[in-house]
Amino acid sequence: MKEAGFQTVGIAHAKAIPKAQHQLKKWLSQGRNGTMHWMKKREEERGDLTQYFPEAKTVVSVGLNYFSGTSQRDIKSGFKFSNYAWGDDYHEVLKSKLFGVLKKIKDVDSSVKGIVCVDTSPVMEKVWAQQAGLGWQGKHTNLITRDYGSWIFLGEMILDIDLEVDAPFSEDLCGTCTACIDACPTQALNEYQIDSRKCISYLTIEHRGTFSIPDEQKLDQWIYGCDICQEVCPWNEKFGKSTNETSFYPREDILHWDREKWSSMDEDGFRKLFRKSAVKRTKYSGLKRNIKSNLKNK
Ligand code: B12
Ligand code: SF4
Ligand code: SF4
Repeated sequence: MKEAGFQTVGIAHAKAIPKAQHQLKKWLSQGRNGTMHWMKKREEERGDLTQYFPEAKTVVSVGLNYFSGTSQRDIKSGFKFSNYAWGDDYHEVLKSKLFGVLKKIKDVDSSVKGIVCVDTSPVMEKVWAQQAGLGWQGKHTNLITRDYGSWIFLGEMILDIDLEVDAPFSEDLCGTCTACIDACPTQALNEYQIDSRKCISYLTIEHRGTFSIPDEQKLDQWIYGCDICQEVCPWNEKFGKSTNETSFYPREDILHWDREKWSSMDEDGFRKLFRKSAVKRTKYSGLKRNIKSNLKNK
C-alpha cells in the first residue's frame, strides 16, 4: 500500500462496533447532522459495517497526507479557503490508488470481493482508522496520526478475506490540551463532539440555501470549509509535513485572485477553476453565497 503512495496503512477485523454505533445514534438524535439527512437515511449501515457489506471480513484503512505547506496567509484575497480543497478532488485521487491495489489483489485471486470507500460511503472512516491502528480521534473529532498530524485523508478497502490485523490505536494523545475547542470561532466543539449546525465547514459546504444573519457573521472570512481547529493543533504544528502528492497543491487562481475577481466569478469561471475539484460539492450558488456573506461581514 505504501508503494501506492499512502503514508499510513492498517488492517482491522470487519465487525459491528457497538460503542461507535451508539455514539452515532446519539449524535443523530441530537440533530448534530443538521440538514445532512443522508447520514440519518443510512444510519444502520453507517453504524454497522456488516449491514453495508455482509461478506466483509477485513477493513484495510489508509491515510494520505494532503498538507502542501501553504498557509491561509498566502491567499491574496484575504478570504480563507480550506486546504483540503486547494487541489484535485481527493475522492478521485484516493479511489484511483485504492482501485489499483484491489486490482492487484484480484490478479492474484479473482474470487476476492472488495469495495473501495472514500468519504461518501456509509462507513465511519475515523472509527475504522482508529481500529486499524492509524491514530486517535482528537477533541476536534478528526483522526490524528503520530507522524503526520490530522492533515490526512482517509479511505478504506473492505475485503471478504481474512488478513492479519493490527492492534487498534488505544491511546488518547490530546492530554489536557483544549486548543481546538478554545479556537473554534463558533463554539461548534465540545470534547470529542461536534455540532455540525454551528461548524463553518458545514455552513459553507453542506448547508443549502441562504444563511440566517447570525450564521453569516460566523463565517470568519472562510468561503469554503474551515481549518482553524486543525491549524491550532500542536500535533499538526509539530508533525505536519509537505506531501509529495502534487495533485493536492494549490491551484494558482485560489491563491492569486483578488476579492473583485472572486465577486465577479461567473458560472463558467467556477466550472473552469474547480474542474476535478471537491469544491463542486457546494455548487456555484453555494460559493457565491459564501463570498457575498463574507463581503458583507468584513
Ligand atoms: C459528516 C462529515 C462531516 C461533517 C461533520 C463532522 C464530524 N466530525 O462528524 C462536517 C460537514 C462538519 C465535516 C467537516 C469536516 N470534515 Co468531514 N466528514 C464527514 C463524514 C462524511 C462522516 C463523519 C461521521 O460519521 N460523523 C458522525 C459522528 C458521529 O462522528 P464523529 O464526530 O467522528 O463522532 C465521534 C465522536 O463524537 C466520538 N465521541 C462522542 N462522544 C465521545 C466522548 C469521548 C470521551 C470520546 C473519546 C469520543 C466521543 O464518537 C463518535 C464516533 O467515533 C466523514 C467521512 C466518513 N464517511 O466517515 C468526513 C471526514 C470526517 N471529514 C473530513 C474532513 C477533512 C473534514 C474537514 C477538516 C474539512 C474542512 N477543512 O472543512 C472538516 C473538519 C471539521 C471537524 N472539526 O470535524 C475527513 C477527516 C480526515 C481525518 N484526518 O480525520 C473525513 C474522514 C473524510 C475523509 N475521507 O478523509 N465533515
Ligand atoms: S472546522 Fe472551524 S467551525 Fe468547524 S469545528 Fe473546526 S474550528 Fe470550529
Ligand atoms: S488541539 Fe489539542 S485537544 Fe484539540 S485535537 Fe489537537 S491535541 Fe487534541
